[in-house]
Amino acid sequence: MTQIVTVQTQPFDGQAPGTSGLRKKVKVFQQANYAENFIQSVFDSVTRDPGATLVIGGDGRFHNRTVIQQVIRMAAANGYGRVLVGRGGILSTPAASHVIRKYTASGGLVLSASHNPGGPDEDFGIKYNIANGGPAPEGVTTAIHARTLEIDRWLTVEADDIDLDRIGDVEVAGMTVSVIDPVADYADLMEELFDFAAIRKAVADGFTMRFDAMSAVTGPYAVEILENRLGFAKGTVVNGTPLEDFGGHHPDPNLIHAKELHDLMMGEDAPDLGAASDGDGDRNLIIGRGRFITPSDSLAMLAANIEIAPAYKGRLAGIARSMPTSAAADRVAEALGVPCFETPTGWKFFGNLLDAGKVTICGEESAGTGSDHVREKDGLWAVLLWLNILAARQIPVDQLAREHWARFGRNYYARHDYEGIAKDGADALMAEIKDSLGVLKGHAFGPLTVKLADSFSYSDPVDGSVSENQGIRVLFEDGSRIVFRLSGTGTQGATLRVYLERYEPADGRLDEETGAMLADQIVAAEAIAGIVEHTGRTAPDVIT
Ligand code: VG1
Ligand code: CO
Repeated sequence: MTQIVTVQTQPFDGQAPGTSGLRKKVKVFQQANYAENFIQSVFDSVTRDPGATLVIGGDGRFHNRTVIQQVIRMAAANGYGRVLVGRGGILSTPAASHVIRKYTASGGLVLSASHNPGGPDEDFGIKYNIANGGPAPEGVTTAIHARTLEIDRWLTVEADDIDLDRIGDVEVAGMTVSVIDPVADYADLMEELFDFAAIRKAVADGFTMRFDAMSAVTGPYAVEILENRLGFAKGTVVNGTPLEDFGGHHPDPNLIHAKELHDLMMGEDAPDLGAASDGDGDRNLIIGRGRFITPSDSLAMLAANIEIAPAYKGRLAGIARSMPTSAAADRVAEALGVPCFETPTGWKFFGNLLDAGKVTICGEESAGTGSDHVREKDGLWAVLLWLNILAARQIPVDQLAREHWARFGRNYYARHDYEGIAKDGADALMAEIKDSLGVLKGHAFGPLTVKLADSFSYSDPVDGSVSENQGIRVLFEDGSRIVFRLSGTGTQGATLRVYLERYEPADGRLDEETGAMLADQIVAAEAIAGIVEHTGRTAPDVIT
């Protein structure tokens, strides 16, 4: 009989339900009982049958292996029958989602802090995904959080660490641990979805790309799929080895942290496509030769062309986007005669829509795009869909974008982030805008007149659950928009996000510089929110 060890502990505040599980500094996770308390709170809260299967994977960051060994022992003590873990402790977030689904696991723990930096003084995180492969919905995260406030013991077994680098089955206190190839199942799925033959032919005909894995989890996936299966030249994938500290960089695929890629794509020697993914592989950056594609535009362009890919032929049921994401996708949905859903920020809100077959593709302005093939956003999937479309249409990215705007119009878009600001100031800023919502309507800010201002509330069309306070929207008469929101994923102070958008119709000004086009909205945002006064900052830290 397995000896279960009960360790006494104290309750702690395992973070209010945010957008992506528990995210803290590594030093916090290293405190006695901390990670264990959270993991036990998950095991105490989630439903599963006795002997259920649990998937464990991570993005390879510092502290990953330590927590994986803790989870394995605790899973054995908590009655799981089997654990599936990626070799080396590696599983990208979308690959973990696929493995949960494919092996009908009851859920999975994904160890990552996404695009946040890694290392002994940087960030770590744990998120729980449910049996459909998607992030735990609010009901589940609320229950987990409530449990962290009450927990008084956690359960483990006495067992040695397992060898995470050897594929195969081992037994830990009566539970089977299967170390699996982290790449194979995922790569096979991609091959089922897309026309690999067409992409291989384009590559043979001279199509080139660079994929920057940012020393994070997608390296092994990208090498296998792009270089081994699709025939791109060796070296197409750069920074392809996952490092515990991501080489000291932020594995965040935006124009700041992937600047080298951006510079290459704007220069003389640019390949046909430049792409990158984040720490845990769920985000994507797409840049054509001389043309950056905003994530909101990428969603719209992919949706407009998705039926080119074999697995999506004739089955675009609907599109979903997070509220702050631009309305570019809405225009596509309208033209194609399919519904478009507007959800709060965070992938968990797409889960029900995907499960119910109401939407086929979804996306967020924060560089997340995905479909019903898994229940997470999927960086490499987005890159492969772009490749499939470009191979079929045989036009450069820039031309595809121009043709898209000439048909649907263009949504100029930018996000301004004020990072690590004082929480009090951030809360006061949001509270003051909320208080003024009533008087904003009809008010003019320069040439912009407010048509509607509200605090976004979402009612899930599938289960009827309501999520309030999901950001403040200010819509103007001319169709432009400002959204104010506080981040739910930061690990220091607060982060204010200001999302700016302006629509130009198909016969409007389609070839302008984004910053200039949004100048009036930027001025209005300051007038509405008093950003300088509340944050002490005169300019955003990051513009994406
Ligand atoms: C951010 C993004 C959001 C995304 C979330 C998780 O959240 O804005 O769109 O879903 O990160 O992405 P927030 O609350 O900081 O704005 V990831 O790549 O960390 O799983
Ligand atoms: Co991520």
